[in-house]
Amino acid sequence: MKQEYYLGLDLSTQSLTATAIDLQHQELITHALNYDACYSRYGTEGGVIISDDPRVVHANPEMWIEALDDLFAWLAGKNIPPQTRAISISAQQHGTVYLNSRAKALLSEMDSSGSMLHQLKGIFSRKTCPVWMDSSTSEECSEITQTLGGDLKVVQLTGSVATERFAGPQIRKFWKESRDSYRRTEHITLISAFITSLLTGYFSPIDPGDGLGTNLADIHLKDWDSKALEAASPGLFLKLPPLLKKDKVLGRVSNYLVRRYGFSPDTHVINGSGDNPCSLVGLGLLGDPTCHAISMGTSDTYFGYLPRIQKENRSTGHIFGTADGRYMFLVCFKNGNLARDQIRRAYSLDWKRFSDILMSTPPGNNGRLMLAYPLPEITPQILKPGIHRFGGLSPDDPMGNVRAVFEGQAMAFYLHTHWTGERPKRILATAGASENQGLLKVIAQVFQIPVATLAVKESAALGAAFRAAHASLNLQGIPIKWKTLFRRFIGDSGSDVIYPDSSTAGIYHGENGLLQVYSACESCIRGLGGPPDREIEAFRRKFVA
Ligand code: XUL
Repeated sequence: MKQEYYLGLDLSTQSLTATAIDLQHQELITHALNYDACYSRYGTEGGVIISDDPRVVHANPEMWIEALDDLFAWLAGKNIPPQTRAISISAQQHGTVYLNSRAKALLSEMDSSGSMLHQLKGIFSRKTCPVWMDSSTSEECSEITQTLGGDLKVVQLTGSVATERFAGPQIRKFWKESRDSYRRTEHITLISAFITSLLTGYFSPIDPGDGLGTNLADIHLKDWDSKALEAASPGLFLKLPPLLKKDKVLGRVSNYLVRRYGFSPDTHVINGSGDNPCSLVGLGLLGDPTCHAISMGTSDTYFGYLPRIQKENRSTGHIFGTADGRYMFLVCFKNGNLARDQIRRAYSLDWKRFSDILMSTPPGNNGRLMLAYPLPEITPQILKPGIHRFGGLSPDDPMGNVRAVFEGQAMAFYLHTHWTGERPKRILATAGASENQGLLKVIAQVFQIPVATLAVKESAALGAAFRAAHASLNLQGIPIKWKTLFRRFIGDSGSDVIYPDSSTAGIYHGENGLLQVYSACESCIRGLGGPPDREIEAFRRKFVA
């Protein structure tokens, strides 16, 4: 029988990955291009350009266009395009792309005899795009918050307090600093919609998975909010694409893709979405609020499905839309792997040794803690980078530092996600670092629930492929259930499960436990409390022999 592929492409911070799934043969093909390695002329480190001010983090969209063409060339080498039925994009969230008045025509006129980049070089009104790691818009966040009537109002309307990396504050900064370029910008879009436009040859709408994470939309109506748009910049409504309410087949691939790579002209293009909403799908969590996910890639994100939203009062975390028209919550910890890797390298350890140390060191680390932020942190919000050690943790103690860096991160996961409703019964860990058993064990200890992983690691690209299959088959009158897709490729549950040792519960959750100590450390760093000496002493009296 002929192969029929559904293709998911994930444009993440560090790489572009393709995952092609064939539903009949349960076949799964994956290929990735790493930006630093393949496109060194763009001068990226970890896929981004960090300026002298560490709060300013951008990427060059030309690099993404080049990578996309190269990935299609690879797929063509495997004869995948002619057998592909539908494509969808997953992309790093929040980054904004700024296009000029020539973009629309140039996109639609692409000629298959030349490269995409060669033909699209002239479409940008801003050379580089601020990406999700950018935290340089605190001033604009305050202005937006003031205009909209305070943090609570902004959260209740847009699902998040005004957030540095989100499109609203970023666009406002661009308008304030570069009025002429702003005027010359005809179209502002998010990365997922921009890359989707490269597939169709026309401007793509923005999906609710990405679009609700902008501070520009009303999360209840799933539409742009006029007050929020005005609070960002004048005339913004005219520059934005429409916002979708759920997944949809947008149309078919461009002539460029048909002629250059051999796609069938009938290949469907489904709206692109953010990497986290795609991962939710790829992990099989769409529709299941009882299992949460921790994705440990460049950043760590903690997310889960939310069938409905409540009126909330919180300052951390976000609400995004989902492929099925419902919601998900997400909390982002920017320094995740950056901090772990910094400690790993400081002691010349490989990841295996790092994991072994986490497996063998005592929960609670004898009251020694670390809160590590090599870059300004999103959760908790800490704008000044720094590595903070507490409880006499010596920099000369590799084992203590390894335990401390991740035990601190795992406690931050726990404490900053209490607003999301009932605690989950299970956690699924995904992305690169989820292979590290030591990390999983510490999460199980801190949360006191089982932590599972899946054999497939590229959950965002896989989720995009699932979304492509689901929307395309439904349109063709062949409805397929999400559950059927998950079962075919990822099984019913996690492959490896790590269970918590209940005897360690009190060390974290008991009176004077480590979670209380961690909170005191965090308050101290944020200038909200004094040194946590009393809490550390109380912990040691109770838990350290
Ligand atoms: C989520 C976030 C990150 C990026 C990374 O809000 O900022 O997870 O999506 O790709």
